[in-house]
Amino acid sequence: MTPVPEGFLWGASTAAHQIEGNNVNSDFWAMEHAEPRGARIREASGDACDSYHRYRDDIALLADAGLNAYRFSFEWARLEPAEGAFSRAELLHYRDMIDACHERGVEPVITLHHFTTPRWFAESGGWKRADAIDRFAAYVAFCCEALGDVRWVVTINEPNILALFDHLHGDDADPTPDTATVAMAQLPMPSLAFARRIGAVHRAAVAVLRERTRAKVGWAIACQAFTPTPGNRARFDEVFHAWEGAYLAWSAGDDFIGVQSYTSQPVDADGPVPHPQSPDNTLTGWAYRPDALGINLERLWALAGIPLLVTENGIATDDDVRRIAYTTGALQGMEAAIAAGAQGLGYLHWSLLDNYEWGSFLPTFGLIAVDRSSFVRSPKPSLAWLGRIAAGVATT
Ligand code: IFM
Repeated sequence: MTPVPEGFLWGASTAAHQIEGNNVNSDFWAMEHAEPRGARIREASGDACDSYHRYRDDIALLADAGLNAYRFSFEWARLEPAEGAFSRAELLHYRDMIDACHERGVEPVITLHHFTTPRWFAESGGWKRADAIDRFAAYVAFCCEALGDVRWVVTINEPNILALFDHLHGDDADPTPDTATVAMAQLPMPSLAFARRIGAVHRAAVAVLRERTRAKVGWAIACQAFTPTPGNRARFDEVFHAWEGAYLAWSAGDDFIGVQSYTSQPVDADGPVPHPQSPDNTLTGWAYRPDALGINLERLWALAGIPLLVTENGIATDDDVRRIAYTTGALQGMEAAIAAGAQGLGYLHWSLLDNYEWGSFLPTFGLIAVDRSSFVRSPKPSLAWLGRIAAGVATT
């Protein structure tokens, strides 16, 4: 195995709405309970994993396995449930999560926005509001009061998927009764206008964080490891720009780029090619492509030259042996990219827990299973396996 740099982060990721439960003031909760609800929403998030109350157990399991980093998100809808009404009690809740990490020698990696927004923000125009930048910057400034000793902050999770959210969860979405499949090829390209708008929001958030904290700051981009089919280089360039390039441009000046990688897709004259049906496909319907991570890291390093933090990588499967096989392949790709010169800062697996996959609990990405009635956590063998990789006592 290629030695990883000193201080390399080995951990796992989650997001508030997917694990906390009862995020009742958020736009996604409203969508889950709308009549009729969006076709892609099979079930509501409800209590999720009840991590709002059980975060110390989650952090202990991660630390006991030998991992040294935990990425989790602050929930804007809890911290500012009504416009301008910030909740100090909720800020202290997240501060306690940070303390719980530090007590266990775990580096917290905080995401400030992971897909959901407060209902008041969404219902008054969301990111299209004329003052969206100011509203988000005010929220970020409030968060900074809890971030004094935090070293890693992700401003916005997957802005390029956020660009598609209306379509994904709106009434015009394709029904997917058994999974929360997000098949890129069935979606429109993210609009460049949205990239400009959310890019400006990101830059404003970075400025606030730089002024008020000592954290290293970046955002986390969903990377599709697109590859051109013969004769379709120009189309590939166009697709890559809309999906990733337009967001990479807004990363300039950041301390890192968060890389989120699951699968790879060829691009032909019509755009991204749908994942063909295959018994190998994951529970989200994506092609089984552990090599995607290496492709993404080498590409992003060559294009941006900004240090790379793998903020998400994993597989939706109910077979933990397969999870280990997939992750082994992905880590080999990461090691090869680092050996070729890419500056890798860490690897955070998606996800720590089997959680709410934006409409369904069926696609299980977790290193830890969660009983849906008792909330009892059962670590899978992959958790201890990743811990051994982190400790350097196992290799890929
Ligand atoms: O669950 C999501 C996460 O919220 C963002 N990145 C992709 C994951 C798997 O679909």
